[in-house]
Order: sequence, then structure tokens, then C-alpha cells
Amino acid sequence: MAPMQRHWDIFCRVIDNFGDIGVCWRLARQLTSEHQRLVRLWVDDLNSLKPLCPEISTQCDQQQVAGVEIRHWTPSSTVDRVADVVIEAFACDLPESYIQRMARADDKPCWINLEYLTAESWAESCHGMASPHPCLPLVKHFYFPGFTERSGGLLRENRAIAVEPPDRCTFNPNHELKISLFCYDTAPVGELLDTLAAQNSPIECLVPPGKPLAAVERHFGKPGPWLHGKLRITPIPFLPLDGYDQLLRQCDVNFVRGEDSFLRAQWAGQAFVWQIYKQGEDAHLVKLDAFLDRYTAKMPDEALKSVCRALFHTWNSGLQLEPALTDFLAHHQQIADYNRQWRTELAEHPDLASALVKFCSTKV
Ligand code: TRH
Repeated sequence: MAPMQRHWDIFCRVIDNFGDIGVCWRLARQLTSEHQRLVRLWVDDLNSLKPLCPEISTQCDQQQVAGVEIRHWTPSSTVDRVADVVIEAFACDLPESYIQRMARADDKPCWINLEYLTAESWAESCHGMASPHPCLPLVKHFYFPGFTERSGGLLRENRAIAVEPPDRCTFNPNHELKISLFCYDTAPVGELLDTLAAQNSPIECLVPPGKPLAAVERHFGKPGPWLHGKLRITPIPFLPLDGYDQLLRQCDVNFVRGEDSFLRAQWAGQAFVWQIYKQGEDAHLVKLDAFLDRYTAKMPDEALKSVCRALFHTWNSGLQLEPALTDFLAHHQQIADYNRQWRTELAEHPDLASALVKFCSTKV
């Protein structure tokens, strides 16, 4: 039987925003709480972790939070030991000294490059591929999260689907539609707000700080909160990770972005709209369509598919948002019903942390 692989090191370099650290922090916490691993999370930017996890001190190079040992990763960080499993998140390049230590270890660690999530089918063919080091006795494996059993799974803590979104049968006809808005500054936010304001029913739009709030402020030219027709727009604080997950469950429609909030919106089981992270040569548009193909495949009718596709496309292109959004709002309850079925189907596959633990145990 394979040894337990108790010690895990996760290395995270923050490129921008919060997704890189959001994914790594979730994984570190889950490996600790659900798999009893001893995890060190090496992160080069504690300031990016702080909003998600306010308990940390940005002044402290080594601290324990939620059972995870958080290390500030700097060029001068010294490494006292190598772990049994080493996760290099998003090809962040491990320190050379660490790689040398891995190569000298009697029991070579399992070295994983954790890739970004994509629904594209090539990722399934590359999942698990081995890449021998050109000159050291080490092998790195590529680990691709994904939506099917042929991939590395999706990050999903036990509690992610243990809590149901509020039961919509209890909604009354005067229900004020609640929307959360997490997006990049390239999103057509002005058109979104004008279209929401033109709806017949009352709507509240909750806006976290950073790019979403800046876009709203640009549109109105003054600080909020704002009242625009029947639309109330309320700035909210950046919530700790679990609080944000809860907010997504409580909103009827969630605008999400990047990777981690995009996935959380799917566990929340409410209607959602995704602004994908832009890549060179419009590679993100292929990724967007790959997701839409999988996600809409089992929708009950073609009309609903078109409604979702249209809004995802216009939200990302910035063109012709108004008709697509109006249609989407008219169908949001049907979309939420479908999303509950979608999340149940996704949850039938092993989650990423469990699949990763299993995968690593076979690579010793
Ligand atoms: O912030 P993002 O755009 O992050 C990323 C990075 O930019 C990364 O470089 C890129 O490659 C990747 O996207 C695709 O979006 P994301 O992934 O949704 O990360 C946001 C995190 O912030 C997520 O973990 C949820 C968390 N969050 C909170 O904890 N509280 C909040 O109030 C909000 C709005 C978000």
C-alpha cells in the first residue's frame, strides 16, 4: 500500500486579482480539514490572501490558520524540508533550491503542476501527463481540474453542496430580485445597470469593492449607494471566502468572473453569468464556448440554451447587452432550476482534493 503522504507543500504566486490565491487557499484548507494532511501554503503576496481570510497577519512570515501553515514565500525564503507532495500552482516555478532538495530526497516527492480550470476537451487528454525533469531524477505531473471523470475534478468542499440555496417556492410575487456583481472593468456595467433599472420589478444589486465598484462609480460619476429607477445599487464590503459563498447562495443572479467565483456560483445553484478572464488571441472565447457547450447540453429546451449563451456572450463582448439580459431575467427561475440539476450532476464526480489525494498516492 502507498504511504500516507502526510506533508503537502502548495506554492502560489499571485499573478493578479484573487483567483490564484482563492483556489490555493481553498485547496489547502480542504486537504487539512477533510484529508488530515499537514499543509504548508507558500504564497508570495499575503496582501491578496488577507481579504479572503482576514484572520491572517500580513506581517507574519509563518502562521497557522484553519490548520494550514501559511508561509510568506520570498526570494530569501529558506526551506527546511521537502514535502511528500508538492503542488506548483499554475506553473508558478518552484524555487531552484527547493527543486534541488527534491532531487536529493531518498523518497522523491510527488510533484504536481496544478493547472487552470477549463472545459476544453484537450485538457482531459493532458490530465495526468508526466514530464520528466531534463536533468534531475524528478517527474512532474500535469493535473487539470475539469467537469468530467476524465479530468482532475472540481474544487468542492463537503459543505459546498451540503447547504441548499433558499427554496424558491417561498418567494412572493413582490420578491425583490437580488443580484451580486463581481466582474472586470471591461464588462458593460453601465448598460447592465440601465437595463436593470428599466425592469418592472424592484431589484437590488450588491457590488463588492475593486473593479466592480469602480465601474459602477464611473457610470454614475459619484459615490454610492444609488437608486436608479426601481434598482437599488448597494456597495458591500469584500467578504471573507465563506461569507462570499453564502452571498452567492442568497442572490437570485450572480455575475462572477475568473475561475473560483465562477465555480462557486455553480455550487450555489442560482442563476449565474460568467465574465471569463481575458487571454491573448481571444483564447478565452474558445474556453467560454467549451464551457457553454457542456453546461447547456442538458437544458430542457433550445430557447433556454440560447438565452444563456446570448447573455454569456454579450456580457463578455460588451455588445447588445440589453435584449440578452432582459430575456435572461425573464427566465432566471428556470435557469436556477436547471442549475440545481447541473450542480447535482457535477457533484457525482469525485472532487478535486479527493481525486488529487488518490492520484498522488499512485505516483510514488
Ligand atoms: O479575482 P479573479 O479575477 O481571479 C483570477 C486571477 O485574476 C487569475 O490570475 C486568473 O488566472 C483567474 O482569475 C482565472 O476571479 P476569481 O477566480 O473568481 O477569484 C476571486 C476570489 O475572490 C474567489 O476565491 C472568491 C473571492 N472573493 C471573496 O472571498 N470575497 C468577495 O467578496 C469576493 C467578491 C470574492
